Amino acid sequence: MRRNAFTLVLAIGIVGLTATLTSAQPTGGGGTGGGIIGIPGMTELAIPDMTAVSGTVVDIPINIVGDDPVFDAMMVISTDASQLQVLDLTLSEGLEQYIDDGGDLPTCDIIVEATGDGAFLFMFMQPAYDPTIYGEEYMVLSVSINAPAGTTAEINYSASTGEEVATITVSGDSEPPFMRGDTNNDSNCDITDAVKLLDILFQGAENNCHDAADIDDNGSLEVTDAVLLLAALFQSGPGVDETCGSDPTADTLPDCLATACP
Ligand SMILES: [Ca+2]
Ligand SMILES: [Ca+2]
Ligand SMILES: [Ca+2]
Repeated sequence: MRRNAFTLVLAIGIVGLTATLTSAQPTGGGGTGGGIIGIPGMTELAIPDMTAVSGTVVDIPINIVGDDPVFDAMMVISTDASQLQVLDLTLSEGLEQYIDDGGDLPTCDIIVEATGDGAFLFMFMQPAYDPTIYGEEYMVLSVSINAPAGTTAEINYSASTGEEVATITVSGDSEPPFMRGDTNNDSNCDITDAVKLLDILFQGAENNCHDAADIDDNGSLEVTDAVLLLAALFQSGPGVDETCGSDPTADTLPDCLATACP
């Protein structure tokens, strides 16, 4: 029940900042649901379902839903740390860029519970964060996949829509299936993947699946891959077909740790 207390403290903290607070019972499913908060009007955030390898540390995106400019965002996250341990919660590359461009976070709370089974973010932005400029990936949740292969782990979270659950399918030694071109792990290929690939190449951005970024499947990540991805997106070039599968060619790239493929 300590997690509920954690959530309650966080809830109390934002009551003064938010006019409307609705309550709901925690969802079922193993008793890991601890969130209680849904705030209508707040920006909707979502954590995608993913496949990840047991025993690894992976970065899971927290995405903005929709293309509307974002003034505020909040999420309460709870997990069973024995299955999926929360290690860190950080700004995305896009949010870092927003700040570099002069964006301000006059209110910004990011808390990671020391016991690894919860995290919280609550932010106001000035001016609004435009996901059409900075991308839908808003925050990055770094987690350790402790659950054994063949099981699933859950991330329970509360966003503006209320209680939600992201399911992490845990695989064993073999790499999870991946979508070549989906460098930001959101189940489709678009311009944000090309931006992400450039961030991987030149900014050292986190990369859960090198094979997804190796557009020409030649076993190395190069500018050529970004060029080919852009060509595939805008000139119907080869290399991107938005299907999930395994790597048809052996290479020395690091194994995929997590993908959005089932
Ligand atoms: Ca994508
Ligand atoms: Ca390549
Ligand atoms: Ca390959």
